[in-house]
Amino acid sequence: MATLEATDVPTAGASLPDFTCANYKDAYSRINAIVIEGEQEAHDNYISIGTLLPDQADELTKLARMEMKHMKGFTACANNLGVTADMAFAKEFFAPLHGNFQKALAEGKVPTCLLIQALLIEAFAISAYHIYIPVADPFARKITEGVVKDEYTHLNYGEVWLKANLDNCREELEEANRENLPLIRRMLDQVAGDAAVLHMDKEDLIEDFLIAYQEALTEIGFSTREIARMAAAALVG
Ligand code: PL3
Ligand code: FE2
Ligand code: FE2
Repeated sequence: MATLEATDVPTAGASLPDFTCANYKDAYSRINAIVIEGEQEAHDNYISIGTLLPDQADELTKLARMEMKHMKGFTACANNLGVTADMAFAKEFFAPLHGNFQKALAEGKVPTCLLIQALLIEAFAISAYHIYIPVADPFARKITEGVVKDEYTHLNYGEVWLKANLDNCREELEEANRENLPLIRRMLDQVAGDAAVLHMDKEDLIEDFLIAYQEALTEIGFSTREIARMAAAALVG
């Protein structure tokens, strides 16, 4: 008689990786470094945006402080697993986006700076942390759950400012999107192999990123057609 054994029933959700194996630690040394570098750069970026928006400097300093806390949290995650973050790799990983942010900053382009930091980088972080949480070790899971809530606050900050100023910056935002969304796409491609070792799926990352980014653009006031055109930049770039 054919029976369905309990062991044949697939368990819901992704399986947990072996956090102690060399393969996992090797991938973690790069992914963790990317996250630490990303949090550090986010801190610096919010402080920099505050120099362009002096009346917002206090608020932006608060956001920057949260990023510092995130960085410390993820540093603890690596220590907990006995992993040394590969910071040189992470610096290179962020270099193109970092360069574009610095250029916009030097030109005083607030909308571009906010699109890069508060929309693209935060949406990237939100998607990565969402997908990581179910497959993280218990220590890192707790830390990441706390962090992801803050990242929504940061995304929201960008949404509110850009929504209030959309009439004056629509074209600048479309151009900033065209120049920077392909970089995010490339970063996702670069991280996919290591993410897979952590049991994080690339398609899930892309899907989650696009949801967060698209929701932000809708909130800011872009139409469905404009958003479709902006998303297409990732296919072309
Ligand atoms: C802004 O607040 C933070 C910016 C961080 C960028 C995150 C990039 C994420 C890459 C994929 C990492 C998976 C999560 C693993 C956590 C140790
Ligand atoms: Fe953060
Ligand atoms: Fe953030």
